[in-house]
This record gives sequence, C-alpha cells and structure tokens, in this order.
Amino acid sequence: MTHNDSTFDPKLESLPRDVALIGLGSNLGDRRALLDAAISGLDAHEACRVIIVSNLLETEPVDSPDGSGRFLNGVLLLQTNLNPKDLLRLLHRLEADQGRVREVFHGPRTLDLDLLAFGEVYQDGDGLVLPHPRMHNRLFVLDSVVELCPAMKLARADHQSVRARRQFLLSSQAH
Ligand code: PH2
Ligand code: MG
Ligand code: MG
Repeated sequence: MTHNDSTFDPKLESLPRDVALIGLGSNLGDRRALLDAAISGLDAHEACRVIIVSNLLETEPVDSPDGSGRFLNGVLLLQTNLNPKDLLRLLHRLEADQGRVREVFHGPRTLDLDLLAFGEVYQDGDGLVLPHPRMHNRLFVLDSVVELCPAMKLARADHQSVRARRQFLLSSQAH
C-alpha cells in the first residue's frame, strides 16, 4: 500500500468531492507492470494525484469467457480537478496506451481502469453511471475497497458500508 497523503481518513463515509475511486484490473501480459504503469500515468497527469493504492490481489475471473486467466485487481483513490467525463476519457486513454483492444465483452484485458465512484456524484445517464452499477456486487472490487475506505456508504446498496456489504456477500456465498 502506498501512502502519499497522511490526511486520508479510513473512517470517511463518503468521498470528498474532488476524490475518485478507481478500480484496477489486468489478466493479460505482465499484469503488475501494466498496473504500475497505469498508476504512474495517472499520477503524472497535471490535474491528478494518486492519494493511496490498495494491495494488488490475485482473483478468479468472474463472468468472463471460458479459459480467461486470473486477474490482478486493486483500487486507488485519486485527487483530481477533472470532471467525471474527462477523468473517464483519461482512463480510456491510459488503457489504450497499454495496448487494450476492446473485442470480446469481458474478454482478457491488459488493463482495465474503472471509474467506481467520484465524490458523492450519483448519475445514470450521459454515458457514465456513477457509482459503478456493479461494484457493490463484486467481491473482487470490495475486497480492495475495504482496505482503503471500509466505512464508505454504497449508494446503490441501501447505503450499506463497504465493510457490511462485503460481509453480506461473503455470507450469502457460503450457502
Ligand atoms: N473484470 C471484469 C469481469 N470479470 N473478474 C475479476 N476477477 N476481476 C476483474 O477485474 C473482472 C472480472 C470486467 O471488467
Ligand atoms: Mg471492469
Ligand atoms: Mg472497464
């Protein structure tokens, strides 16, 4: 875990308005190098500063084509002056820089950067859904988010905290 900022408070229930939560994933090529390059690329942008990066976890592919390789997943918090749409464009550019080709839906990807949440923005249109419509159902996301912001409330899951939602998914998986 990287701390650039000692002021980040894991007790926060919502993200500050200029902070985005970004999901990192790769299941093709040198996954760690690809994710490291994406993190550096984000931090290098003049309007962005990486606050903190979770550990990177090895995860089984979910809803992916047969034969998909295991993912390396993590999340980071980014302080930014960009608006959500411009940030999404930057994420897509960084994906393209790392050779991402969009062919098969949920197919193997060198680099996947997902805009999971941005401040308390709640929107369903204009080419972008925030918070991400599936994050609260994905353990491979919540396992990393719980490390950075366990108390954050999930607007699309009855405002349960990340910690509570993760426990709920784990216990429903067990039966
Ligand atoms: N991303 C997907 C589909 N399935 N599975 C894991 N474990 N990790 C991912 O990042 C992932 C996935 C679509 O973006
Ligand atoms: Mg994704
Ligand atoms: Mg994506």
